[in-house]
Amino acid sequence: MVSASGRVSDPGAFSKELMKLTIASGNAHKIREIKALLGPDWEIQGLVDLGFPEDIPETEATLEGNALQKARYLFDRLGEAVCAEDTGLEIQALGGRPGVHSARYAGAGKDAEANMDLVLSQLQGAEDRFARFRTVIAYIDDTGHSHVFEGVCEGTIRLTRAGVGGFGYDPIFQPQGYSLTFAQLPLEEKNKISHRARALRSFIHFLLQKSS
Ligand code: ITT
Repeated sequence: MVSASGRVSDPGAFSKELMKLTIASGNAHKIREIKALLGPDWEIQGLVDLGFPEDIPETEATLEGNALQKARYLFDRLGEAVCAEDTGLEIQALGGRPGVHSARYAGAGKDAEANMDLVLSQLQGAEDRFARFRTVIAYIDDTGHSHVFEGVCEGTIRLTRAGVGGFGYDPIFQPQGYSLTFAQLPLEEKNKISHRARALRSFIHFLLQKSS
C-alpha cells in the first residue's frame, strides 16, 4: 500500500537509532528523492553531507555491479553500513541502451540535455518507444555482507521534452498509465511509482524484517 505522500516507511516502524542511512551518492537529486520517500524522521547522509572528497569509481558493466562497487568503496573507507544505487534508462528499440551508460550517454562531460537530445534523435521515426527505468540499490551491512534490491518503472519515451521538474531523463519519460512526464508530475506523484521508490520500498522492508 503506497501512502498519499509516496512515503516508503511508516513513522514508528523503526526505533530512532536504526533510522539512519549513509548513501554513496553525490547526486543531489537522488538524495532529495530518497529523503522525501523516507520522511523527516530519517537521518540521511550523502557524499556531500559526509564531505567525502573523492569520486567513487563506477566501472562495472551492469547496474548491479556499479551499485555494489560504489557501496563497497564507501564501506571500506567508513567501516559501517552503507548503501548505493545505480539507475539506468533501458529503451527497448535501442537494445536496452543507454542502460548502465545513462549518466554519460552523450559522452564524458555532457549533461542531461545532451543525453536527451541523443535519445530523441536515435528514436526519430521509431514506433516502439517502450522504455523502463531500473534502479538497483546495494546495501553493505555492518558485517560487510551485501544485499541487492531492484525497482522498475515502465513507460514510453515522448517525441519531445515536457516539464521542468525532476532531473536527468525525466522530461522525456512518461510512466505507464499517465499522460504527463516525470518532469511534469509533482515529486510526491513520481515517488508513488518510480523505480527508485520501488527499490527503496523492498530495501526498507528488508531492514524492517532484519530489525524485528
Ligand atoms: P551517483 O553515482 O553519485 O549516485 P549518478 O548521477 O552518477 O550519481 P547514476 O550512475 O545512477 O547516478 O546515473 C544514472 C543517470 O541516469 C543519472 O545521471 C541521470 O541522468 C539518470 N537518472 C537516474 N535516475 C533518474 C530519474 O529518477 N529520472 C531521470 N533520470 C534519472
